[in-house]
Amino acid sequence: MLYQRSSQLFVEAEKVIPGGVNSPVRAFKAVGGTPIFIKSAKGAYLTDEDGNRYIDYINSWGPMILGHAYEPVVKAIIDRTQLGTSFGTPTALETEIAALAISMVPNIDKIRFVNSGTEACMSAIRLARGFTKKDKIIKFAGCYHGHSDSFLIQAGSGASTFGTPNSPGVTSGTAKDTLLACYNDLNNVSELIAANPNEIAAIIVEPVPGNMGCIVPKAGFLHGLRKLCTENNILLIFDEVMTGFRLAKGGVQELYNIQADIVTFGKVIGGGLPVGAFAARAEIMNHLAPLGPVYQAGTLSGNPLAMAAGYAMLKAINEDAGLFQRLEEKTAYLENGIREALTEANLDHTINRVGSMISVHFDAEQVTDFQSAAKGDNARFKQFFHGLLQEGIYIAPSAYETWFITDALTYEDLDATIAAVRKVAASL
Ligand code: KE4
Repeated sequence: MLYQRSSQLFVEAEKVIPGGVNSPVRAFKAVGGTPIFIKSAKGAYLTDEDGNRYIDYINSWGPMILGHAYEPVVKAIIDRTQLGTSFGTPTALETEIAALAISMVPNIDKIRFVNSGTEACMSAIRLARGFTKKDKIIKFAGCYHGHSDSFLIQAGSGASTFGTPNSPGVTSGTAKDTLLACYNDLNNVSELIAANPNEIAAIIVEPVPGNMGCIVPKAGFLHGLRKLCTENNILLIFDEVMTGFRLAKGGVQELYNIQADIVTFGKVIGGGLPVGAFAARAEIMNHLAPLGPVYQAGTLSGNPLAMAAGYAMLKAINEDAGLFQRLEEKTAYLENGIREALTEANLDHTINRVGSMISVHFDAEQVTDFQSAAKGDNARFKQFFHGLLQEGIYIAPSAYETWFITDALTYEDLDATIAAVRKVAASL
């Protein structure tokens, strides 16, 4: 693969955009090399500015579950554009997509649309604090809920249960209200609750994490969180920005038959346009302005174009009875093929998968939380990433990400991917 044009574009971009990108992970810092600039995409394929074609396993970090430039979404955006792009008023379409989302996802009565997953999670935390009148939250090391201050927190030093900022600009005042727990460790969560009696408003969790690679919830872990929250008057927030409308029509609540108190969405719900959302039973959502005292707002929230794209996407998912089974079968096929190829090459590895979320870790040990995810052989991952890129396979440029499978992938694509893994593995 030649990347001449991408390299030139990156030099230009770095002059006017910090790091040349509008989101850090795109800069390839975790894997080295120069990011490729994509010119177009269709179905399961990306084409870069040098004319190279790739089978895409990022799919815009999740939204393109039905493939790039999915016709019904494209048509919905074009048709809607003719009617004007934004009014700053209520529109009938917002009610239609809200009603559709509520019909697809269990345990939610009302939904508020925003413009990103970050905004959805940030707003969900404020709502939980306003509803419970308590200040602290528990999050899990390795789980990512966007870049608002309450979430950019790392484990406190030593035995301290309080977090400390993991980014300049986040104040210690903010950090003291965020407690860090270890995913898949219920005892740790119990200890934090006991150490902060009647102070915790919410536990926010990626129910199936995708930001430390894909992590499989241990049996009983999520239901254990539900029980602890119920017993301690804590709201359970499922951050389903990644899992929503991907692991099941109703997300993880449906997949594992568990009830969250607030659910956040992003990615798929916008069909590739900027949409986030948060939802809950009416008793909680009615605390939001203008009905209640918890303030939250947005100029482009519920934007007609974004709603049109999201509605077309959710409608297609809602009407495709075989979609999740196909995604399950395709991803299982890929998992088996990758496992065979890496085993043939005698490479220490473990593969985590839930539905169409899958990740490859170069470590013989099981990866069940952030600490074990961090033990992976990062140097080997870098070689694996670039080797696949050279073979026309585009996976996430970080060992701490999940591959996102699109239904647009054919079994020929999957076989080509497995063959590329076999070829690259042999060279590692
Ligand atoms: P956005 O603000 O990026 O739309 O959503 C934040 C977010 C919230 N919750 C979860 C579980 C998420 O995975 C994300 C964003 N995911 C990353 C990829 N792991 C987005 C990629 C990026 O930052 O560019």
